[in-house]
Amino acid sequence: MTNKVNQRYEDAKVRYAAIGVDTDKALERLQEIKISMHSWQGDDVTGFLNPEGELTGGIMATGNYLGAAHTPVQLRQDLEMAYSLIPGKHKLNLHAMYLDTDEKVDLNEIEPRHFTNWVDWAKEQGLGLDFNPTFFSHPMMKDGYTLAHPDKEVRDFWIEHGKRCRKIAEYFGKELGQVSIDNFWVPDGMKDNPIDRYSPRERLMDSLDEIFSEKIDERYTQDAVESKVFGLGAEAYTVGSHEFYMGYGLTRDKLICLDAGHFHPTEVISNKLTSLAIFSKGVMLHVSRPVRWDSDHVVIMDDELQEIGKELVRNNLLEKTNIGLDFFDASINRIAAWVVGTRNTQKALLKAMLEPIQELKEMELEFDYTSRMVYTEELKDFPYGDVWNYFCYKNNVPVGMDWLNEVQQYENDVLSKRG
Ligand code: RNT
Ligand code: ZN
Repeated sequence: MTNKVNQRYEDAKVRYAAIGVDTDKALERLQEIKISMHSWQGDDVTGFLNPEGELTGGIMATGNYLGAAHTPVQLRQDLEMAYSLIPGKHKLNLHAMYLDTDEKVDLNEIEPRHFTNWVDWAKEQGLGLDFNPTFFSHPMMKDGYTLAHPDKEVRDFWIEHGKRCRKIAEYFGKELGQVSIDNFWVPDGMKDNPIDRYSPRERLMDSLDEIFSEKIDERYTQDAVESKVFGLGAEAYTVGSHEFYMGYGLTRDKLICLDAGHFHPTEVISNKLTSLAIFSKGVMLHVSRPVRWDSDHVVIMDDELQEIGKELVRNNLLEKTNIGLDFFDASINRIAAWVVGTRNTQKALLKAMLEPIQELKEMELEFDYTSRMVYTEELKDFPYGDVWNYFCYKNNVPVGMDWLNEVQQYENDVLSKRG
């Protein structure tokens, strides 16, 4: 087995070398890339703020596969299992509602000390931590609004939450020695056609400005803002639209978060990356898979995922990009979901790194679109899977579909025993 993986890699290396691609170099680059795996695939976005936690608006997870995590300890155990099947060292993306404490605290009261267990664990596991304020599934989300609510008392609750989240992200960054991206997604919107689209946007802008009024060292945390075209119960109008956050992010020097599911069904985020790269300081990605709507299906190796990989690699955008995942499928084994989505995201980057990019760019500059087409089509049949398998093998994680056995074993031993 081992020998075969090596042998196949050597063969692949020769084939790629013939078109000017250095596979060793590609693997070195891939080794450096951290994917921010999201905590919320492990428990269907419920969190630990209230024990009966359920989604009460804004987003929805469907399915009831056995074994969802109900406690921070269970979630960390599941995460460890998933990370053990993914090559490389990565990050975990936490939401505020994943606090780990016996104290009864609300979202406007949380502090770094409610997350110390996560930090200790991240240190032990060699992981970075990203963060997200939780602006949903909470009684203070009133009339479909949080930061854009007409009532100041409601806005103030959420502003306080946002401020506290930045302090927690700062604490993560300091403790772990790597930046913690703090991503703001705000579901505010209306089910039916609004009369006034302007005022809620003004209020959202003012609330965000207040949250961001304290300057925090960007070595520790950077803020990102995430747009959306529509949401459940907000079909007609979302306050934080793409144009809103393009304007906001560019004028406030924030990272702009692009979620692959937050646009019209034929609109793709891959085609937005270079425009943003020219004007913005950086991007956060929520790699996801919309099936007809923002359904947050597990990321598979589809055209758009490969296109995202190519755009990032061909245009040298990896440095400016924070790659996070955002899906939550409750109808399959949740650990398998994490592993498939994360490994696919890495694989898409690898595939892109195995292109003779310089040569392809030259063909294009010389208007030799014939060669461009022949090369890109023939490349599809190159043995990138052999390069990927070698990468897994070198990183001591299962090669090919061997990891499925481990997930099934874990399902039998651990997940099936959970209530
Ligand atoms: C919702 C956004 C947001 C959430 C997470 C849980 O449409 O995509 O990113 O999925 O914050
Ligand atoms: Zn998202």
